[in-house]
Amino acid sequence: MAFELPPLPYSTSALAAAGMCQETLELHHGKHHQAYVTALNGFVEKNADLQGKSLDEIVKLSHNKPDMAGVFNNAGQHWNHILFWQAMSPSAGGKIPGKLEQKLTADFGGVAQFKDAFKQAGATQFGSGWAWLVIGADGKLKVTKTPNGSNPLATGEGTALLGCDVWEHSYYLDFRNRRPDYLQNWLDKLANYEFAASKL
Ligand code: MN3
Repeated sequence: MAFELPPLPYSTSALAAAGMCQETLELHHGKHHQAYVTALNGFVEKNADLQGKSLDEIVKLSHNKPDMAGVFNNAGQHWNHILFWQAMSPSAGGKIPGKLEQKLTADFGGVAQFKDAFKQAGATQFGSGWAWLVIGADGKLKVTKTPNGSNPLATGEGTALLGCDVWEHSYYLDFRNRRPDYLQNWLDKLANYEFAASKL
């Protein structure tokens, strides 16, 4: 069974009013994410050890293996983008459900402190990568960042509640070089906190 590009959970124009234009979504989902899926399927086709494995299994087994860097990059990016599309919503509007807000306050000191930490993580990820809100094995929320195609599943840092793509292809049409502005807008207008809360 080949891996497939999942459809977006909204139209390509649905996030435009919240700061992610149709062209960004068409290219990011239809070209970038599709390319990771196509490349991953190419690796699986040539490697019997990968056949029949789930995406999670492939991400974990290829992590930190120099001879499997291509597999990891593409499997990781497939996993990351599946989460990323779900982690945004046209109707999100920055509303944070009560149980998540209480948890953010308990673990970061407040919603503003959480957003600052997330923005800082994304802005300081040198080059391409991701910022994450995860819940660790200790039950505490934390913010992390990973380079390139890596993610909290691979690093074992916890369960990802939100993931924000800070590769330039994610924001350059809408925010040019202003990655911190993209992150602030993402947290205030695009992030799907209902989805995050559902994973608590
Ligand atoms: Mn991307």
